[in-house]
Amino acid sequence: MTAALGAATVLALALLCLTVVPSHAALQVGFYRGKCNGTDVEATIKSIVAARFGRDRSIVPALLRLQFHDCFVRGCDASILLDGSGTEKTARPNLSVRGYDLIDQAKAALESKCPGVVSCADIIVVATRDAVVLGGGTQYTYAVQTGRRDGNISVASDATRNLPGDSFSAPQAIAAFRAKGLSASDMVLLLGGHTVGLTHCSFILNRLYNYNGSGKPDPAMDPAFVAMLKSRCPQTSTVDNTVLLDHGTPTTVDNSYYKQLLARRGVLKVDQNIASDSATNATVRALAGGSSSFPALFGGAMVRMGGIQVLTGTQGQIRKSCRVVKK
Ligand code: HEM
Ligand SMILES: *[C@@H]1O[C@H](CO)[C@@H](O)[C@H](O)[C@H]1NC(C)=O
Ligand SMILES: *[C@@H]1O[C@H](CO)[C@@H](O)[C@H](O)[C@H]1NC(C)=O
Ligand SMILES: *[C@@H]1O[C@H](CO)[C@@H](O)[C@H](O)[C@H]1NC(C)=O
Ligand SMILES: *[C@@H]1O[C@H](CO)[C@@H](O)[C@H](O)[C@H]1NC(C)=O
Ligand SMILES: CC(=O)N[C@H]1CO[C@H](CO)[C@@H](O)[C@@H]1O
Repeated sequence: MTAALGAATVLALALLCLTVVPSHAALQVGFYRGKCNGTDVEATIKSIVAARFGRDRSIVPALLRLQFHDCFVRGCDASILLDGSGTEKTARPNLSVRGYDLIDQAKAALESKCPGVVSCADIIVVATRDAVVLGGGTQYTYAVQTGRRDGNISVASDATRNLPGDSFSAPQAIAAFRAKGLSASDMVLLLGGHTVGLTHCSFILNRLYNYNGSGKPDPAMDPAFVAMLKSRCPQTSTVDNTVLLDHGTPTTVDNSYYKQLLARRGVLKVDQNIASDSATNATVRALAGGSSSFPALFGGAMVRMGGIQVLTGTQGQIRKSCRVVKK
């Protein structure tokens, strides 16, 4: 496939999603304009994210994963933020979900200006957008919709049931995203979130040492890459080390992740699977080729993910602290 055709394919796929999956009607861009005593809500969140990014770029993967886990479990309702025994954040797939303190900081700043106005669910989405834009080098931005309200239910077993597995096949991943109203091309775009951040070795030990009970590495992984990952992830280590998810440009939000997949350097099994399956490989190839189209397309997919099962209007509540349901 030529680069031009690749870009055209991606564009066509993106336009298709725009028409097939409309964003949530009750959300709107700029919902908080004029609602916070003269304080610009989005600018307040942005300055907090920028300060954190200045000293810790890992806030980008932290927030990306936080939004994914929030939106896939009971919708984007900040249920992942609730503390307590048996809540979502205590579930096994929560490992490495971080960024709770930044959300708390933004919430406190906004509560001091206009109490009870800005939802925790919106703070997650706005802060994640700001982090993604900073992580991409501020060469583009995307507008997010706001107007979400916070849920008051958070159950660990919902997380276990709704979050896709690290070894999912491409068809399984497509089905998991379709169950949330997202298309196969959105799934491929959103897995591009793995352009930043880390995974623990425990998720890939079988790929490195005993793939599918074979006693050998996964043949889908480049042998030189296997050797490199083995040095970070010893088979018998008592410590669960971490490895980068994108070994091309590990801290930049760009299309390098897809290039790595084509070079058989996908880290999680699900990553490599989308490069080989006939339902997703054309999209992977097009994104790997068109370096300029990924950021904007990713922003669009993040907006659609931000529309999953949202509470709006008089549904739910606006929490006082993002960690506790308001009585
Ligand atoms: C089929 C879907 C997905 C699966 C199976 C999956 C699985 C995983 C796993 C196993 C990790 C490593 C966690 C750890 O070691 O603690 C991870 C990390 C990560 N995931 Fe995903 N993920 C998926 C989709 C997404 C999506 C849609 C996004 C965001 C748009 C995302 C963003 C991230 C980020 C940024 C990290 C790194 C976190 C960090 O460094 O703190 N993932 N994912
Ligand atoms: C605006 O600020 C005043 C004084 O701090 C406060 O009493 C009021 O609730 C605020 N209004 C809104 C909409 O938050
Ligand atoms: C795993 O091994 C089983 C039994 O040897 C085989 O039937 C199956 O196709 C293998 N699966 C993969 C994904 O390699
Ligand atoms: C996708 O995979 C199918 C089946 O393996 C193959 O025939 C096709 O050429 C691949 N397409 C691209 C763009 O890699
Ligand atoms: C949870 O929210 C629902 C409405 O969404 C409300 O009926 C219920 O009373 C709330 N429960 C608590 C404990 O706040
Ligand atoms: C932040 C948080 O609550 N992490 C929890 C994730 O889940 C494990 C159990 O699987 C808990 O031990 C962690 O405290």
